[in-house]
Amino acid sequence: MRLYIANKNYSSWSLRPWLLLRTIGIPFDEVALRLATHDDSDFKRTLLALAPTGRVPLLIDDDGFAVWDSLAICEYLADRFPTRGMWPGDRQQRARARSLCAEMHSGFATLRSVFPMNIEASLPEVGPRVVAENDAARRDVARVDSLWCEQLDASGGPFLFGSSFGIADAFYAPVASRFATYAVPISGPAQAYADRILALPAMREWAEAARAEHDFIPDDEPYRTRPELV
Ligand SMILES: N[C@@H](CCC(=O)N[C@@H](CS)C(=O)NCC(=O)O)C(=O)O
Repeated sequence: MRLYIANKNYSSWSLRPWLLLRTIGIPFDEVALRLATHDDSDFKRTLLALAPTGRVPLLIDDDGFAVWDSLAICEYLADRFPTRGMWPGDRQQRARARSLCAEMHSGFATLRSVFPMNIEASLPEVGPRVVAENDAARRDVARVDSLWCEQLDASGGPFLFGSSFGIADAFYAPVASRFATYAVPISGPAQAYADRILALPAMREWAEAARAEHDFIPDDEPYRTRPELV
């Protein structure tokens, strides 16, 4: 399998299936492309030759079959490797995990725009100020905090649905990184969960590679100002 991803510093959608595969221990080849939104870039040319969206993440299976969009990729992986516990075994817990992933996938617009993933940055003054001044940001942060805490209480942790890392954890992993970059104030149990995710070997591997990129994308590039693009 080949997984196409973009800059590790910025590409939160790429991180989700990458972290899932790495943490669960499924081998894959990684193809990293420099993030670009214009059609005559390597990024677009390469991706559009493989799938219609021209976006990452993109998974190409061994037989050449293409799966695009982070959520569809994770679903495909869960189908292809059904014994690896990517979704909870219990039907209702599985539905709850899917709800949380869908909530992340289609929501949290303010959180994504005010706290873009930027692993190499350290901006601890930003989080407390934004949360104090911006009601929508404060609501998004509070929702993530409470959903993490409720799930950890219900499952007993250490991951959202119990003892094994799954798709729901992968979906919220970039949020843990954003909270760290901007020192977003969250509750003790939520912070402990975020720290646990950031300490995963695969998460550290991704962060180390992100910090080694030194490929800083100007703030006025479309994908730095349009949160839906990263
Ligand atoms: N909903 C998609 C979002 C994918 C996405 O926006 N990827 C960004 C990089 S993280 C991208 O390819 N941006 C380039 C573009 O939109 O032209 C997913 O979940 O995979």
